Amino acid sequence: MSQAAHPDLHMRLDGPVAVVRLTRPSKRNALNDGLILAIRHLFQNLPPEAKAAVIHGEGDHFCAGLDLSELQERDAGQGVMHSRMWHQALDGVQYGPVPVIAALHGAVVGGGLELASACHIRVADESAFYALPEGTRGIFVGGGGAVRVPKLIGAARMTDMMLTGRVYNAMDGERIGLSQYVVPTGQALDKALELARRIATNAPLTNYALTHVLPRIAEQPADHGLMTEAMMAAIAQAAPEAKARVNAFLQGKADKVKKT
Ligand code: 1HE
Repeated sequence: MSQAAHPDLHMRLDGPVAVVRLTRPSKRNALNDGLILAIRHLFQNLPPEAKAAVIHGEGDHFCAGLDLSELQERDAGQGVMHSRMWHQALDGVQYGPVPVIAALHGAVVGGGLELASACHIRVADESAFYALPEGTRGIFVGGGGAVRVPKLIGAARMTDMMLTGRVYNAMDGERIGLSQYVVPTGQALDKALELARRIATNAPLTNYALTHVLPRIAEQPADHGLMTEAMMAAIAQAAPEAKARVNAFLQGKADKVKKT
C-alpha cells in the first residue's frame, strides 16, 4: 500500500512497517502548517496492519525545521495556538499506535530535531548534524523541544546549543544521546527498517507499555513509578501472548540472547 497523505508527505506499507517520508526536498523538508497537520493526521490514521513506523526525509537532509517563510507576525495568542498545533502533531507521533524510528541524515535542525525527538528511536547516518538555530534567529523552540530535547541530552547541552548555535555532528550526537545508532552515510533508512521489522514482531502490549507507559513512569515520583511498573508488569504477563512466548523459550523453541 502506498499513499500520498499530503503533497509533501508520503506513506507506504513495507510489510508491517509504515514508511513515512517527508517529500519537500526543494525546501529541505521544512515543516509548514499544512505538513504539520498532515503528520498529525497520518499518525492518527495509520493502517491497522502497521506495527511499527519509520520516518525519513527525501533529498540531502532530514528536515530544516519550521518553515521560516510562514513565520508571520502573530500576536501572542496566535503564537500559543501555533505551538500547541505542533505539540498535538508531535504528541501524535510519540503517543501514536506504534513505535516510531527516525532515520536521520543531513540537517536535523530546529523543528526537525523536535520531530526526531518525538520518535522512539533515532538512527543517524554519518552525514547527520544537529542544531537548534532558534536561539540565533531570535525565537524559541515551540514544537516540544524544550521538553523532549533535555530528556535526551540534558538542559545544559540544549542551553549551549541554543545560546551559541553549536552544531553536533553524527558521532558526537550519538555520544551525547541525540541518536542511539550511527551508521555509514546512506544506510540510516535500511537500519531503521531492520529495527522496525524486529520491533513489529514484539507483543503489541509490550510495545504499548514501552511507548505509552514507560515515559509516564519516568515522569512519576519513584514510589508512584514503582507502583505503575507493577501494574504494567502484571497486565503484560497475564496476556496469552506473553505466556506463549515464555513457554516457547522454556521448550527451547525461542531465540536465546546472543552476545554481539
Ligand atoms: C527553508 C528552510 C526553512 C531551507 N524554512 N525555507 N530552521 C533553520 O533555521 C534552518 C534553516 N536552513 C538552513 O540552515 C539550510 O537551509 C540547511 C542547512 C537546512 C540546508 O542547507 P542547503 O545549502 O542544502 O539549502 P539552502 O540553499 O539553504 O536551502 C534550499 C531552499 O530551502 C532555499 O529556498 P530557495 O527558494 O532559495 O531555493 C531555502 O530558503 C529553503 N529553506 N530551510 C523555509 N527552515 C515549532 S518551532 C520550530 C522552530 C524552528 O524550527 S526554527 C529553525 C528553522
